[in-house]
Amino acid sequence: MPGALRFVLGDQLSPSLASLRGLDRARDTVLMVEVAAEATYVKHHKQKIAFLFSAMRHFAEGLRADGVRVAYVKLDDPANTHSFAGELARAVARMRPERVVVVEPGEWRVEQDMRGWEAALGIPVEIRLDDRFLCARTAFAEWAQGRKQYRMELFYREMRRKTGYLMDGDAPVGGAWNFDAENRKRLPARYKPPPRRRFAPDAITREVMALVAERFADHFGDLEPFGWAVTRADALLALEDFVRDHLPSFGDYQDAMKAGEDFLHHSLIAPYLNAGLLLAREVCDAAEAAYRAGAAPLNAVEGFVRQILGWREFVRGLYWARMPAYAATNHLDARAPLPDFYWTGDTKLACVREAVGTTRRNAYAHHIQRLMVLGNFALLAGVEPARLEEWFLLVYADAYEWVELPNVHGMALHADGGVLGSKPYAASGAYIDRMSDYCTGCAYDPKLKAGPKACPFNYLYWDFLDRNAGKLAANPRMGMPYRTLEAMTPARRAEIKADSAAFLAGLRDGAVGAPGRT
Ligand code: FAD
Ligand code: DLZ
Ligand code: SF4
Repeated sequence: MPGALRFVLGDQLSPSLASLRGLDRARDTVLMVEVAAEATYVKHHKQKIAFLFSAMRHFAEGLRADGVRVAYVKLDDPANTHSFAGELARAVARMRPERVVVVEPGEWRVEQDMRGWEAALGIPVEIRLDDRFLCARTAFAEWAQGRKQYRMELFYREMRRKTGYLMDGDAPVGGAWNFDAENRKRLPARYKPPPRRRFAPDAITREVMALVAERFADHFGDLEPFGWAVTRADALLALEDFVRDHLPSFGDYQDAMKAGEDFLHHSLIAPYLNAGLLLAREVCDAAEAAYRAGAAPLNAVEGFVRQILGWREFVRGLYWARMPAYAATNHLDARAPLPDFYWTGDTKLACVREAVGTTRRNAYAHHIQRLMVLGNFALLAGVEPARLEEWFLLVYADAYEWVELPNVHGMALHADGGVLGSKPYAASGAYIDRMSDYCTGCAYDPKLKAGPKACPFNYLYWDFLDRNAGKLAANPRMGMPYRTLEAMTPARRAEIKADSAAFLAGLRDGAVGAPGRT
């Protein structure tokens, strides 16, 4: 007798998933599908597709080993219709289940599709809440009601109180909510973080890699070497390594950047969290346990927990509270195309070259590279939000629109006019010089303010403020830089305009920014 068809999407690879609860092994079937629509709606990095397809296949194997019946559609199945709706309809026609059970999706576009499934199939489709997140969409909506601007720090404090993480009764452990004053140190010279464990591809991953090499050869990024974990067991090992080897230094060097060091002390767990191999709760538990055992200091553990309990939950709540209107705003009216070197890495800007390099090699860049190099440059250069958003959504193994969009549209580009952050994260070359060693290997000089050798971030920063004064000058948090701008002589302001116009014009025709072409 047919039971329920339990449809598990590619970023729902958690044994505790709500749609798997109450599963009847005798009657139910789990459906999983590899479809071209998901792999190509943006042309994801090759490693991202390989990671997800391999993780999906391993997850299906795990369910089968547990006695669950799984219908798994591979990408090269000749009957594959290559969309969620098409594959679900085909499975329903074949198996005649009495109902479909699924968990709400991560992305707005998929939810729009999902809402039509019940009518299209003619059987009940039960959409369950995704309770892997610590803040339900409805709980965030309640918190957000009546607020024009959302501030992460206030949300985070409520989450600490609600969940009890790093709390001593009603008070935050250590007497403060945030220890960032102790974080953000520069790396000592010749600093070498411990090496990372890489997970050698097994037979399933190798088969998927061959498929990706053949089918997605024109997608961005290197497929090899591939070292991501593709099972929950290995993702837990990666978490264990991080807590032991890197968490103690996470706070100190959270904002540091170093040439040739792609990972420093970051956790590299976002792909696992976002695909469901790890759960936010167990990651926060592991970090707090390290603090309570005296194995990691509070500044590091609080800083790390804030990223997950605070930022991750916050951007997800904001996404669902504000979509689809959120994606459509362009507060600073930015219209420039995305420079070609975001794809090629072929540029004289050493910091951008490093950040694009790790992105191509690893489908990964750490937060400060994303925000203060790649995001900051696009902000200063006036790149159109949708162009940069497409790039960020396809290049990282951890990118899904619910987390990518608020970070790019709101945090990096201020395209939401301040819903997410109170001011743009705009910075000159001095910030990058302070937090990295990139400038020593650069054709430009971060100390020079004008002329052909000057770091372009320097004049672009002031030009950005000048161009956007109508929208930003009244912001109390921007008072200082605008007072400095106002105090500049007309000749200096004209020089900034001329340098910026020449650089940006060169970017548009490819003459500046690529080595050997100026
Ligand atoms: P760590 O530095 O070790 O941080 C620990 C965890 O905290 C991360 O794994 C992640 O789950 C969470 N976290 C940290 N910062 C954020 C944040 N701002 N928003 C949400 N979660 C956060 N994160 C994604 O997961 N997917 C994206 O597509 C993505 N795009 C980004 C785009 C831009 C422009 C910026 C500025 C940030 C983006 N982030 C994104 C957030 C953050 O940069 C990544 O989560 C982080 O770099 C992933 O590496 P990690 O696992 O080593 O993180
Ligand atoms: C990202 C992705 C890719 C590349 N391919 C698939 C796929 O073939 N099948 C699948 O179920 N999910 C895939 N995903 C993840 C989905 O895009 C993700 O589940 C939706 O964006 C909903 O959040
Ligand atoms: Fe980047 Fe400017 Fe430093 Fe070069 S000098 S690495 S462009 S910040």
